[in-house]
Amino acid sequence: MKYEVLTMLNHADKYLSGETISKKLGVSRTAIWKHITSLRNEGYEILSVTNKGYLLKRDSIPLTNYQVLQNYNGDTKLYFFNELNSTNTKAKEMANEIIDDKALIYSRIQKQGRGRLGRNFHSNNLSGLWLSFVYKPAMNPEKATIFTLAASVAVCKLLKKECQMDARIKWPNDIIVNGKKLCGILTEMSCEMDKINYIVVGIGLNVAQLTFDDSIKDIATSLYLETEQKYDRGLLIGRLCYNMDNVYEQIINNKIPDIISEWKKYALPMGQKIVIYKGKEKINAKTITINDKGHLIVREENGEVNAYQSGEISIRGIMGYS
Ligand code: BT5
Repeated sequence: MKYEVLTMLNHADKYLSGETISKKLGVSRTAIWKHITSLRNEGYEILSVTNKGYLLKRDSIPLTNYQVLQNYNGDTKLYFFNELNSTNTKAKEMANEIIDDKALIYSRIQKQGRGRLGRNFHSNNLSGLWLSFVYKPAMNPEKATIFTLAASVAVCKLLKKECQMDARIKWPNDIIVNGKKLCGILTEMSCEMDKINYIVVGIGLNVAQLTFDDSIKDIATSLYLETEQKYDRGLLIGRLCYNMDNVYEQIINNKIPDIISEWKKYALPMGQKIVIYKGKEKINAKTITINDKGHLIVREENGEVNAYQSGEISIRGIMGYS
């Protein structure tokens, strides 16, 4: 019943009187008041004005499974947690038991978010989207790189549509706005020689942060810092699920070239000077393009042209952030 009250408030664009709600749901106004109090305890900010009724403040909507379901009714199975160490780690633990072809694990807080190559991803707060998609595609593990590229496209489309933001992709896994990192993607896989058991695509998107830890304050940004607007995280997750459904459909229908060409539209310009860190080796190079497997093609300072996979290197120098 509480969520029926919430649904009514969610669909209303002006104050709804207690009487209207109680008539529609067939319960007393006192019962409605109790549900409103309980929703407030969950974090929903609901204004109340005598003789007018109740109004849900949209810019303060907390992240709940209800909020995501209001914005997504596709076939990705959703698993919501209040707090996890890492949604990718949880996704990997759950992956074998998940029978669905597509699942999403997301958490309000992530205490030990992980980046690539053992790096830390700051997400021990309520201010972002911390989530991991799990897929079980019948395809060759060699093609798995496409998942990071596809997720980057899905995020850029989300940012364009919902936040009117021109975000760019820095190969392989960063989403950059105004030279700063807004979002990082971590794809992990369990596979055999010619079979993927499961693939986990982790996405960390900064939404409402006002400040960052000293170690990343010069390189990180959030939707709030860029637009001065607050966003409903449930809505963003719901819409992102649709975008991910679309790219997943493209992947399993062998439309990988379409993803690559979309990726190029959102990518930072090529022809940039970069430094490649490969283990202890440091290579000066210039980016050329990505190939049909999503590997980065570069011309190195000795003139050699080489292709690199995302797992083996780190790059610095694009857009002047390091
Ligand atoms: C990434 O790694 O950017 C991948 C991040 C993936 C995070 C998601 S959250 C949900 C899921 N569960 C997880 O445990 N992980 C995934 P990498 O390219 O290695 O970048 C890491 C670097 O980004 C750090 O060394 C910092 O410099 C910087 N960084 C850390 N936290 C950040 C943040 N919140 N925003 C922007 N930059 C950050």
